[in-house]
Amino acid sequence: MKKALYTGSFDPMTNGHLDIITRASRMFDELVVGVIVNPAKHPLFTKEERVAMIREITDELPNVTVDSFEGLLADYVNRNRFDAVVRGLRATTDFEYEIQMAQMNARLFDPGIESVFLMTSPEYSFISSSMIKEVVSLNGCVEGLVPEKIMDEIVKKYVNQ
Ligand code: COD
Repeated sequence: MKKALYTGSFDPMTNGHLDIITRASRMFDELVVGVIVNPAKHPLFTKEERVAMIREITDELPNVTVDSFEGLLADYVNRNRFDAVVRGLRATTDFEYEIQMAQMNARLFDPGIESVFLMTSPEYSFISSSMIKEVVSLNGCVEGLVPEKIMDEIVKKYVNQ
């Protein structure tokens, strides 16, 4: 049984994230989507909102579960005995950040735990959570870029602000 973690801020989840989840769920027996809580950051969505939205989005993927955690990624990964940590790669800018993080994590992970990178699908390569937030905040349309199930919730966030 191989168990992997796909981790990130997911503030909010996009179709780029969902594509990585769907593909990774076919590669591992169990995939946990881990929402990172960084007390120094001020996300648009609370931890509870992000976890609930991701559960709704992934409810048709039977081997995918959702969790959240604070602190050092490697501590969570070692404690829960994951085999791999999945990350997505869009552009060279992602690569520079990801290689640094993977190499640091390689020192911190228990032996045998790997970082695994999936290339973005071309149709999602330009999507980021921050760009989605900017477009929605300026009343732009993000149809096809975020999961249909959470579209209303994203729009409502700005209407209620
Ligand atoms: N297509 C494909 N992949 C995508 C897309 C897309 N359109 N958009 C994003 N992704 C990938 C990202 O490259 C990333 O791999 C993943 O999806 C999650 O993305 P985000 O933006 O939601 O999350 P990040 O990159 O902000 O998460 C960074 C962490 C919070 C995971 C990182 O900072 C961390 O591990 N923090 C914990 C503290 C720690 O352990 N620090 C030491 C690290 S060495």
